[in-house]
Amino acid sequence: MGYSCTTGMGGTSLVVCQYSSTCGRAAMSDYRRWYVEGGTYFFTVVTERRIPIFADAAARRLLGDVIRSIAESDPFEVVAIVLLPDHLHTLWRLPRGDRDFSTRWKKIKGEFAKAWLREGGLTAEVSASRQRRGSSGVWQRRFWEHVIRDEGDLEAHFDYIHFNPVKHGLVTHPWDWEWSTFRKYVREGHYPKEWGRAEPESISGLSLE
Ligand code: NI
Repeated sequence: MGYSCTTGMGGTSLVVCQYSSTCGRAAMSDYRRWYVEGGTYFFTVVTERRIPIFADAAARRLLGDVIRSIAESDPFEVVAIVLLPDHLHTLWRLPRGDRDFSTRWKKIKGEFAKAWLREGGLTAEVSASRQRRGSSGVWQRRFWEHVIRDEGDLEAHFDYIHFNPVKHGLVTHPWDWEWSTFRKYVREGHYPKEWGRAEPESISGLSLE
């Protein structure tokens, strides 16, 4: 069951929620459906020296293609994602019993970098010694990973992702940021369109880039 909300009360702009206790928040049942114990992960992946590779539409398209292609060969589900100019946050669900996100990320980062360099895309300058250690000037080697503990933790990271463009000052409202799964979840009734003008309570205290 999605979020249910109606607007308008005698011509005022009051928002009336069917479930007043969840007003402005998404339905918990969705998190129960998405959550897999030990198999749901949050990741933050950053570009080398924070160069704004993903300000370029060609880079965004290429990354989408690469993620879809790896998800076909090594199955996983992207539950949520946001792409910012110099980093991304995403939530994945892996098949039961499979915890090997490292190989998947290695392939995604490697294939993206290879194709991006071939296209002559923007990269960070890297020293010869770092090149020898495998840096291509596209991605930071390390990435942040977090195993989602329960449905509440999933909700916090899900909201964190969708609020992120506002947190970084890129837009004033999540709806205005095209490169995330926010609009999809509005269409599916998970979020009201107006969600996220102010930092949601669910993510207070979370600082993950
Ligand atoms: Ni961020």
